[in-house]
Amino acid sequence: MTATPACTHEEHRRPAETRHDWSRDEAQRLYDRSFADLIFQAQGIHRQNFDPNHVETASLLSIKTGGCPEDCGYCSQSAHYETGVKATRLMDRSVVVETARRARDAGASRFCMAAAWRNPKDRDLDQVCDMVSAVKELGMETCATLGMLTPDQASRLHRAGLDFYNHNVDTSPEFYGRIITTRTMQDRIDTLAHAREAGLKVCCGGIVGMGEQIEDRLGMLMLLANLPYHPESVPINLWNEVKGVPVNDTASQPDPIALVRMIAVARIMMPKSVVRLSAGRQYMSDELQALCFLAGANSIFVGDVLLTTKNPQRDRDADLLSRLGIHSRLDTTGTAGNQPSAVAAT
Ligand code: SAM
Ligand code: DTB
Ligand code: SF4
Repeated sequence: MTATPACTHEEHRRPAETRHDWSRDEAQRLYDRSFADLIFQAQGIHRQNFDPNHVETASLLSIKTGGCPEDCGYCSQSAHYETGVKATRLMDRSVVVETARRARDAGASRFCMAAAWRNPKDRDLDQVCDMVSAVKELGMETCATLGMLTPDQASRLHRAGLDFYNHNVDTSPEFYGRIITTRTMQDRIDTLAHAREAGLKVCCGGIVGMGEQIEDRLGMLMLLANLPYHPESVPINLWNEVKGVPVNDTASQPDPIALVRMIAVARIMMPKSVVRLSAGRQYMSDELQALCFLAGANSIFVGDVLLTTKNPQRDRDADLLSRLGIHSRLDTTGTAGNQPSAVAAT
């Protein structure tokens, strides 16, 4: 790859500020810029903060699947809906560690352990803490997503070696009540604060394609960007279709250009956050993913499955990144290591 010449455009030379006072009008004005101007601005900010030719690779494992008491209307793991996903017990530590090792050897730098809980019970948390410590010893970044946390639970996870806590706001405050009724947006914001206060880095984003308006997508980005600290990671999930859940009645695939615009606005509003193109890449063309990277996305999940739904094959990802001249840990590794998981009926 040839070196990128320094940009002389004024917009690209100003240092990116981290602001926390975004207004709805400003977000909308950004979103409505011409596509070329929006992408140029986002790419400039991206280059001030990140290597534009690098993408982070994370891997996911469902350590406790299904039977969840929450009613998130998009989710295959909620006990409220018939989705065909079987509930399991918490996985053994040895299986988790072996799966993490294989994911690392196949090119993942971060390992995220996900459990279908409203919140962890203290005895379950002890076991998760053991898993976190063992995965950390493999030299991977650790992430967990276990539902709501108390301040004490967040501190215990931090002491065990957890780097990131994933807890999504999922959508705008206005649309939220149409999707989830068993926990409030404030519950989620409280858990994010507990994670932050315990010293954990925060991974927080949401879903597009559930039938929300563009204003809701921007409302979600505003909520994230106006938190006291921006989440270090912002996962943007495209709704992965699951049979039997209420979101089927409202879902509509977003216009690809609208998705790229949203990624660009996320990059501009949260200049130092890693923006992850998360669930739903299986529906995206190579060209759409390339545009998302150009707009500022710089992380993906790798591995054939996410939690209960599919993800692109490792070789397809490696090929795409190579054709784009983007380097990642996939460059240096073999093909071993996709984790076993229950894949939901679609
Ligand atoms: N149970 C925990 C919780 O909700 O906090 C952690 C796991 S949960 C599966 C993590 C996130 O995955 C959700 O907040 C949602 O944003 C995303 N997600 C779940 N099902 C999805 C789907 N079918 N398509 C896209 N994203 C999904
Ligand atoms: C996030 O924002 N996306 C991941 C992770 N955090 C835990 C989960 C995606 C789940 C997709 C649906 C499934 O596979 O069940
Ligand atoms: Fe449970 Fe998490 Fe699924 Fe909601 S998103 S139903 S909390 S597993």
